[in-house]
Amino acid sequence: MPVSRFLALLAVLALSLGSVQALTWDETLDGDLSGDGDFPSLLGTLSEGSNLISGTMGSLDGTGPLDADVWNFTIAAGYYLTGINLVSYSATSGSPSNDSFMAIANGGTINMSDPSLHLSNALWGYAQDGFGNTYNDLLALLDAGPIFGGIGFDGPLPSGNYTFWIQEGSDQINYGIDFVTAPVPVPEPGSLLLLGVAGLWSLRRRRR
Ligand SMILES: [Ca+2]
Ligand SMILES: [Ca+2]
Ligand SMILES: [Ca+2]
Repeated sequence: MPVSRFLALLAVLALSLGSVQALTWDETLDGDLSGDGDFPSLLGTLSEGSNLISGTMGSLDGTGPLDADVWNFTIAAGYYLTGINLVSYSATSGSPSNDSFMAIANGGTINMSDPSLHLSNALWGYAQDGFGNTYNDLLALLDAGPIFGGIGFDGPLPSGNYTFWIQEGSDQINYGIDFVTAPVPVPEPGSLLLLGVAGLWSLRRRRR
């Protein structure tokens, strides 16, 4: 492909990406996220940058049915997931007495009874990573896991389809979790241009 066409393609790609609205799910507006690992809420493809999921889970003072939240998302080709950041975490009444549970699996479902099938799982909340309640690096906790059996992974999550599950057994927790994606670095157009020039030069030399 000529360099000029490649650059034009990049420009079109940047324009179309720039017009995409950030993906969000707010349970107060969009409804309770699924509690069924076989039928997660389908969030679609994550936007570049921030994708904020917020809601409540668990149970009010240990009574009533437990509210698990399970959602499915896709990381587009050419992107990876660089962060799962806990931006808020508080109990509806009193202080959270326990850590919460989270798990992630490859594909469209997550097994809620066999954690060995998870990509990873971990506990999260106040005490887990020392960042307090302002910035909790959930991706690092999952990367360091799994702690209940599972496959494990290293580094940013590559493009693909994933299902995420959060659960709390003793408190009703208000949470905000930001899923952050970024483009996987590609060679810069400048270096491609240089390669192109070098290629032309060697072609001319061969023709002599
Ligand atoms: Ca919920
Ligand atoms: Ca739910
Ligand atoms: Ca790891």
